[in-house]
Amino acid sequence: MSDQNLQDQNKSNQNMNAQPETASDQLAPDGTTFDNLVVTKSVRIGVPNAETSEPRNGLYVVAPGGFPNNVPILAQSVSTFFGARDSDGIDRFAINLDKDGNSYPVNFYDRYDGTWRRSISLKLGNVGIGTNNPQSMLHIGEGLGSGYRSWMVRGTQVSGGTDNVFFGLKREGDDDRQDAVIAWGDNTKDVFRFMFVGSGGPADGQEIMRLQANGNVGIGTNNPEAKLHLNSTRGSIKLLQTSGVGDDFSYDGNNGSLFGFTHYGKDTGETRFAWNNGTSKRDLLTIKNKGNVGIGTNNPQSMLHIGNGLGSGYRSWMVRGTQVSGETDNVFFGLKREGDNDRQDAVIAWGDNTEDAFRFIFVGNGGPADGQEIMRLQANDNVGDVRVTGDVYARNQILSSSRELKENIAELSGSEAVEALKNLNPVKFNFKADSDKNRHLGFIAEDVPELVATSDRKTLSPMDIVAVLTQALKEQQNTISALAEKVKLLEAKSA
Ligand SMILES: [Ca+2]
Ligand SMILES: [Ca+2]
Repeated sequence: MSDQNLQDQNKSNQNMNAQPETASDQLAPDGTTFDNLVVTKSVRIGVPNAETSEPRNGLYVVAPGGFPNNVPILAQSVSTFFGARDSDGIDRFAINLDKDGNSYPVNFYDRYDGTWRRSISLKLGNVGIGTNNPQSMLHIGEGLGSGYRSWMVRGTQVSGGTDNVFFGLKREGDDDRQDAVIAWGDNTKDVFRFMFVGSGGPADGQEIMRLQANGNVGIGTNNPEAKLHLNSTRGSIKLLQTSGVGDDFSYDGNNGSLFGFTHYGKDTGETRFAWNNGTSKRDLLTIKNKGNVGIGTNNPQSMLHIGNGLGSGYRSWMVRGTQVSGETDNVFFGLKREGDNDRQDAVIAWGDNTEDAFRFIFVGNGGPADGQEIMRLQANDNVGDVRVTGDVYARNQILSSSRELKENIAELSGSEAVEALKNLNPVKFNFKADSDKNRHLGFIAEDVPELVATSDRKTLSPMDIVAVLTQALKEQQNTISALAEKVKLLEAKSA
C-alpha cells in the first residue's frame, strides 16, 4: 500500500468528524440513497439477541458470521479497509489489503510520527514482521539470502539482506520425525554466536561461544582452529559424574578402539586410563587419589608400581619407591624407613623364594657381550652368594672366617697337605673371554685334588690352596728341622 492510498482513503472518511448536513435521527426509508449519512446516536444493524437488545457502541453490528453474506462487517478494497485516528483526528492505524503481485496479504500499519510503517503482515498462514512476504510461520525482517530453504516453514525466521537465521522444525520423512533445528548463513563467513548482554561491566557484550561454517566451535576464542577449541585462563573443562561408573572421557582413534579415563570416588578412589575395543578393556595407567601410580596394575602399592601380581615378597614398607611385579615375584627400589625421618635406607629388594636371583645383565648392541650377565646376587638358605663373571677390583679382600660360621672343624694333617700339594699342578693360561689374552697363573678346577676341589668342579677357593701350602710348608719345615738336627749330630761325630 502506498502512502497516497492511505491519504485518499482518509479523505473519504473525513465526514466522520464533519457537521451534519441533513436531519439527524432520520431513518432512511427503504431504497433511499444518501450521499452522506451522519448519525449522532448509536446505530444497531441486524437482529440482536435478548442480552444485547440495545446498542452500546456507535456502530453495533450483529450477524451470524461467515462468508459470503453473514459477515458482520465486510470491506472490499485494494488498499486500506480499516483505519483509526487519534483524538486530534490524525491518522494512526490502518489495516490494508495491498496487492502483492498476484495476492493480497493483510498488512497492519502504524503512523506514530507521521510516516506510515508496515509492521505485521499475514500471508499463507504465516506472520511477517517487517516483511509482507513471510516464508515461515513467523518471519521477522526483510531480505532472504540463499541460505533460505523451502523446509523453513514451521518455525521462526529472522532475515536481513542476504542472511537469515531459522529456529524451528525440519521435517525428515514423516510426522514423527521433525527435527528441532537452528539454521543460519548463506556463505562461510556467517557465524552463529552466543553473546552475553549484561548491564554494563566487562562481560557486557562478551561473546561466550561461536559456531563456524567449517564445523569448528569456539569458546573463549573468535578463531576456533579445531572442532572444539577452548580458550581460557583456567578451568576449561570440568566433567561431573553424578552417579555410577563409566567412561568419563574417551577418545576414539577411529580404529575400532577407544582410549578413555574413568574417575572413581573420593579419598580412596582413583583415576584409570584404559584402552577398550568394545569386547575387552585394558587398564593402562591408574592414579590413586592417595598418590600411588600403577602401570599395568590398577592396585598400585608403591608410589610407582609397574605390572600386575604381587608375590609374598611384597612388604608393607615398600611404599616410597618404584616396584615392578609379575605374578608372584617383584622387585622394589626405594626407601625403607627405619624408625624416624632421618633414617630411611635406600634399598633394593626382590624375590619371594630362594630361586629368585638379582642379576646385572649388559645389553649391548650385538657382539659377544650383548646379553652377558655381569653379576648376580643369589639367595640361599643362609646368607647369599655373589657371582661375578668378570674381574673384581677392590682395595682389600677380607674373607669371613669366624668360628661362629663354621662346624666340623678338624686339623688338616701334614700328609694330607703334602699329598694334595703333590697333585696341585700350576699352569699358565688366559681367559677365553679376555680379548687382550692377559696371562694368568693358577690351577684347573677340574684337575685339582679332591681336597681343594669345589662341588661344581668349576671354581676354586684360594684359602683352600693357602691352607694346603701352609700345612705342607709346616710339614716341610719339620722335615728340614729334623734333617738339620741329623746334620748337626753327624758333624759332631765326625769332628
Ligand atoms: Ca552471509
Ligand atoms: Ca619367585
